[in-house]
Amino acid sequence: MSKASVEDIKLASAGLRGQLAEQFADASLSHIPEDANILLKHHGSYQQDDRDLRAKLSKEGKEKAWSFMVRTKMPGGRISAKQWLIHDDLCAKANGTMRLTNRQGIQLHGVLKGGMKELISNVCHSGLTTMGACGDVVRNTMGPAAPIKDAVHEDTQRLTEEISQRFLWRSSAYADIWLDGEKLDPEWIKDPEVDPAVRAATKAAEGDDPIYGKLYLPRKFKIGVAIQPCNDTDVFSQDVGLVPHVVDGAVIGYTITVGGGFGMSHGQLSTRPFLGQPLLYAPRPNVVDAIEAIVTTQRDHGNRTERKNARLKYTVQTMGLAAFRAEVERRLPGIKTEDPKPLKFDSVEDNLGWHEQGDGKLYCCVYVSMGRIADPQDKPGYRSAFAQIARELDLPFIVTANTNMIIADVSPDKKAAVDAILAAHGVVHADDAGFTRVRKVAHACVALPTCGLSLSESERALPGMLDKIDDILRELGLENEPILIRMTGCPNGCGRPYNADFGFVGRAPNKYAMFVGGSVRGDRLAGLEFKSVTGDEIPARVRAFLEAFKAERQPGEIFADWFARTRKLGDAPSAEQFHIELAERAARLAGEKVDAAG
Ligand code: SRM
Ligand code: SF4
Repeated sequence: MSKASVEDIKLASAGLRGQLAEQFADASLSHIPEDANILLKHHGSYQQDDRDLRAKLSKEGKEKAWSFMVRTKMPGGRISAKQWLIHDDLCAKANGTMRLTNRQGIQLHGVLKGGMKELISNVCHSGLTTMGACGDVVRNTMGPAAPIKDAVHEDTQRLTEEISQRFLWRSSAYADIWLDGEKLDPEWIKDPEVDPAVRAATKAAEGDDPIYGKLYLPRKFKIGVAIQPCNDTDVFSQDVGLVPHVVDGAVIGYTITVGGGFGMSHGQLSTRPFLGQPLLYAPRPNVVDAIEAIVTTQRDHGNRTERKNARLKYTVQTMGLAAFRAEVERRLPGIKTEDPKPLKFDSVEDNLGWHEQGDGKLYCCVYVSMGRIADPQDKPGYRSAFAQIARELDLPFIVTANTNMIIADVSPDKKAAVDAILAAHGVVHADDAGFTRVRKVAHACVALPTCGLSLSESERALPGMLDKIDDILRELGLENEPILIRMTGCPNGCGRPYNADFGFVGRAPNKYAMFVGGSVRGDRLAGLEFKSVTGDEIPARVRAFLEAFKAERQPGEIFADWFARTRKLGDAPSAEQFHIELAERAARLAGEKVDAAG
């Protein structure tokens, strides 16, 4: 499909309606055409096929094993016990698992075409929505996961919800296709649990979208909020990052970063990851308006002819940060912005285990391996454990950006019951399990068998590699060191590998590009160390770095700081660093020095 045609498809879609209603009603076909899939993304779903079966089915002359992935949006990862149980029930009608996503949402995989309408309508009736979970719009807004009951955490969560509401696309198409046109305050919408964003969706009028117009955005758009010093939402990877400025315990405004984003193509110099850059500071009452000015600047100035260069990060690069800021401020008449405040983070990690919320209640952050909620025979039975907690204790959950799960609002008298349910299903707290610190934060994207873009394994491969890396860490006495390892099955970067200490990026089956030198703080990009390593080689490659770190580190120095101090080529990545491996960069550098001397 030519890139421009995505724009044509959106333009001709009558508010993202297309023929989706008819196509999903047609029981004679197991799948929908590709142009319909483009529109479907905006409704929070992708058409996929089972990649494990693809070759076999093709050999047998059969059609692909089609199904759909459905993504639920949850601002700040919040989901009630009732909503969780509805998703648990729905996943039984899909492939029996749920995937916590690293944008704090939930994905169901393997939904058959005939079951889509009922499933999406059930998600909506739970009070959440799939609307805008994918597509060229503002996606799920991320926020600090910890449910601390103070003014700052409450404000950041409120802000994620305000953003979700403001940037929900407006058209009655969603309600017409999935909800039989339910628009005007049906009974369920009066439920206090219903997300205000869903209310807006069902009431939306047909016509030009007030923010997105007829063409929507040139590309996906991602927003995340983080409270210093905890960078759990990886704020510099976002198109727009928001960091509260706190005076006397109250939030008085937010520093806004722009232009983060990780997607790229191997070897294509015109594509690369960027970290967000501080743009401006806006007083609290004007923050959502300031974001809207950024979104509309991207809408009007983003590249609409080449989707590979259409993200905000390229718009900011093309316009230059100062010109971009001037344009944003031009769209904010009467609002006084300031220069951004200094930002400093210490880690992207979650605070696993039990903690106080500050209101007499507790929360427990449970490690979930790669975010996959299932009941495998050999345990841990995450799915039955969380369902039992929801059913019997009625406790809300929060999905973290590291795809772990927080059980929130636990009164002290329920703590033992939570522990007992987790233990009964073989779910151990990370602290009790003796996990290495690397294991607690390592993440892999979904990849095979569902992702149509994956070039290699990721979710299914990383845990086994981590077993070997754990042994090395223990052997070297580094099991409590903060080191971030992330993996993806292709260069799109869903697992956010490019700011990790070690990032492995799929190139081909069992082959990965190895990036080294990001930071557990999420504030530095890595560089390409080796163009291609096999999965089997990965533990030994990591070992070489760990041994050098152990030998050379200064007292108290973490891996990221050792790397920055000792590896000159690892610091301050240039555009080429993402496509040229270290040995060649070093040779070039040496050549430059010789030339300079000569
Ligand atoms: Fe992603 C596309 C999964 C977070 C960058 N991503 C996909 C698709 C939908 C594949 C496709 O287009 O056919 C994947 C579905 C796989 C499956 O079978 O479930 C997919 N992305 C995911 C998730 C589930 C990975 C995870 O480990 O949790 C995350 C869902 C988050 C959510 O709830 O919304 C997910 N994707 C990310 C992130 C990280 C983030 O947002 O914090 C990134 C990098 C940050 C960024 O956007 O720059 C990311 N996904 C991409 C890209 C590359 C975008 C680009 O600018 O080039 C694609 C491909 C595309 O858009 O063309 C992609
Ligand atoms: Fe799929 Fe690539 Fe994203 Fe992994 S990084 S989920 S392989 S698109």
